[in-house]
Amino acid sequence: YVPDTGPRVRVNQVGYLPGGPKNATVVTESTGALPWQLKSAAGTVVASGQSTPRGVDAASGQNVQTVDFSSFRTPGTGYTLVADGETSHPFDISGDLYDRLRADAMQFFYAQRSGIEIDGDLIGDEYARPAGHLGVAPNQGDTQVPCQPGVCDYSLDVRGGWYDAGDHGKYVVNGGIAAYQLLSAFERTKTAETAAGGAALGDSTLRVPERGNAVPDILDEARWEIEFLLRMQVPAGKPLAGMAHHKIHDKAWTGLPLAPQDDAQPRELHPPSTAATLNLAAVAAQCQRLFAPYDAAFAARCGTAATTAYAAAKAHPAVYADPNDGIGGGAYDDTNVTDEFYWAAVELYLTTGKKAYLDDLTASPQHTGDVFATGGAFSWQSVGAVGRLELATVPNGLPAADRARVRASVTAAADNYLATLHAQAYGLPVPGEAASYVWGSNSNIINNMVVLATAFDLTRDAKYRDGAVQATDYLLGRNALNMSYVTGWGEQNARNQHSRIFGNQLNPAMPNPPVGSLAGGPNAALQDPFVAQLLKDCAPMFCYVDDINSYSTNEVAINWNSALAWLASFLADQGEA
Ligand code: 9MR
Repeated sequence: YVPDTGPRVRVNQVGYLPGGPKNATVVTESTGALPWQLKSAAGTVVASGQSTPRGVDAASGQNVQTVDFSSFRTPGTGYTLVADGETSHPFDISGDLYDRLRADAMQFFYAQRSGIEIDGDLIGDEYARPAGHLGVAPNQGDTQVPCQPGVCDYSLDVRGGWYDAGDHGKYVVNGGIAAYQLLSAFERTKTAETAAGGAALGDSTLRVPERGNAVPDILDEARWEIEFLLRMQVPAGKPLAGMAHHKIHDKAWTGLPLAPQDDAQPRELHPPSTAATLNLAAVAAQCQRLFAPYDAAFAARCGTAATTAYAAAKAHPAVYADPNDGIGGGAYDDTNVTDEFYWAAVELYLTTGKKAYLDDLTASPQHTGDVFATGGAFSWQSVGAVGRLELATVPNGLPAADRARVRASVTAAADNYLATLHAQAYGLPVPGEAASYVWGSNSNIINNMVVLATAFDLTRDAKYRDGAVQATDYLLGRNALNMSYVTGWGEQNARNQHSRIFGNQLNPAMPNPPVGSLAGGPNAALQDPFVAQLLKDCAPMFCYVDDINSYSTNEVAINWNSALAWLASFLADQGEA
């Protein structure tokens, strides 16, 4: 199978910021420098130069050269780059390239909501659907969900939240990191110098039913998930009270595609876990401080959930989700919760300022160890870096020397990602090896960009911003497949992501994923049967196909779109850069 990858000159198909870095990659047989020309929409040559030979790119196996046209800064639409007889896809040079991406990436969450009718007037008639999983036949949940046999003697009302990804499951660890990242995008606008001063995330900035309620819409959207997370807590008086059930999903995998309201299977609560409990504690603590100005009662509910969950996790520090519990839903297993303990202590400390949490976080090996992994700073399973980023950015009473050390650890990680990015001919901040291309690789890449962006917020050193801006090119077309991984963005963009809701490829009566949906991205381990057969022996950056059947390379997921939303919000704030 040889994919049609189009013109061999690879650009950010959306465009470039006028004052930002402008790089492209040329796939070529040539080993000597090549002349290149930048052309306006009218075909006039507006800039020209020589490319830089880069040899064989490890991740793609391609012989490549790079073009740097950063010094050209004139805004316009329909530019093309010409080299080696090939003309790139067209792109813009503009300071407001990413304004809409911020809203698009955040809007995805409304379309994923469970337990509420999706209003076509808000996001388009093709996305309208009745509420899913409210106990209305043929649905059997989620208003009264029993545990798996033998796990507990009660049932819980765990309605609401977001469907995790292309499936109908809801998982506390992943819901937690996704809600965290939306809240963080919001909190960033209160602490970083942002171009728009946070107005872009205010009330009535998203198309959600809560618009106009005087609460920033991004908080409304996050709350939809937080309310679900709170419901997953084991009630007082029951065994493991205060812990959180790890997940709730169907007894067996549901069909593909299948609208949520048509799911007839029984739903089940799976056992509590320490990891889920700590994710709940972390996000609930964050909720408490961010909702305080808008809804004191809700903030207090979050505060109670956070403290009881944290105490329950300390009492039961090693209750792990079963790695084999993957029937009907993902396992999301994790047997190292040192990082979750750290993150939860950090959020509780940031919210309450209490010494007990400061002592816990200071004593954690995660506070001083190397928590910023090369291939992905953080993920649903690995949240030590989240704790570090929070301590570096959210105002707090950490002793000055320690705070400086935490901040230096963020910039040191950013320096590492920057060096990696400059060594990659496709300009992305992960090493050119198969290990970088895992399930959901795009989210790992973005989370490294989040570290770069945070380093910029902390230092105002333009090299970090340029790194985050340049790595965006990879996501939007400057890659081996010449493909934008964001639906509706770029000439050639992913639109057949694995999803039971957005099942257009299999059922034309269903929509494609909404504009702003991020695909998981290349996965060299080829962990679904469709690509295992189709893409056998692919070079890592080629291990992706825009087909609904490939859940291991091409799914949508809340934790991936939350990363995109955070990044897009940062990018939109940079203006002309
Ligand atoms: O994102 C998860 C990835 O890190 C794991 O390797 C993979 C296999 O366990 O699962 C991914 O999460 C999926 C979850 O298990 C079920 N819902 C869809 C998620 C995205 O594919």
